Amino acid sequence: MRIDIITIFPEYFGPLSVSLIGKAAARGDITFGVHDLRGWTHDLHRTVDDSPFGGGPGMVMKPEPWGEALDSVQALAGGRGGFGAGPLLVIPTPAGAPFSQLHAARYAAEPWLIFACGRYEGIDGRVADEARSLMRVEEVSIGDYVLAGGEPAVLVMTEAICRLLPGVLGNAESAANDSFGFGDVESGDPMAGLVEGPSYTRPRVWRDREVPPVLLSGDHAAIARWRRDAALRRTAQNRPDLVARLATEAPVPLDRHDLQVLSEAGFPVDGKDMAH
Ligand code: JB8
Repeated sequence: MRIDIITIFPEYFGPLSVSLIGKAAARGDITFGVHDLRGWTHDLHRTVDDSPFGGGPGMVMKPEPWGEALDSVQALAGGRGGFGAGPLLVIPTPAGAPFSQLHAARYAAEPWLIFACGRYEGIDGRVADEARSLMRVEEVSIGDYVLAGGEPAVLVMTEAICRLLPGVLGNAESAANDSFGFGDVESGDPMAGLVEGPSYTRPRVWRDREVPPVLLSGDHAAIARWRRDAALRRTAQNRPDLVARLATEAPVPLDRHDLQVLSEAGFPVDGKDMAH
């Protein structure tokens, strides 16, 4: 996979040479191109921003450097030739669609991604419009808060994407196992739609706290049941939005036992509505 990143802060992407992603890049399984937007300016001060038409606070990124940057980066990798459908351009913005595990999986299947990191109040709106006439473009947000620029969002998305690439994560099971949200409704995975419960390792007793004995029982059915209960409890505690969706969308319907667990976790359960 090839990932190009256009930014005014190339040094922000030092972390891409660390850890699992760094090793995958060193092996050549991922190729990163980090490009300084100011390389496509032509004035002495290498200006990338200007005041907004229509007034208002802050500055907007000028379209010309972005247009040249996207043209060059698209050409850098040999245009459409070597990469099938051409690149997918991903633009982080607080106004984007919520980035989820589904996006990560879809992006991980792309041969070539370009990320455009805005700063200030964002990039002149014509840049995305123009890019859409040349390539596929998606605007995404990593969460309902406002960053000072797209760079940290691109680091976050890159990690979520790259850990799904074959051979990048040490343990292929870990990536297959993280059935987060409702991504894999067809799988019948009993954990789909739930967040994961807690995990434990040695020592069996630590500061007088025991690991739940069922996990040492060797009874795989009992362990699976306990893990589903723990996941239900944590989902009820931290993600009431996901529990609400379980009632109608869960790949494995909630049974009476599930409803009992949710009820004991303090989640308001209406028997008629929850069991479908
Ligand atoms: C300027 O919060 B964010 C985000 C904020 C931004 C830009 C991009 C993304 C560009 N501010 O997702």
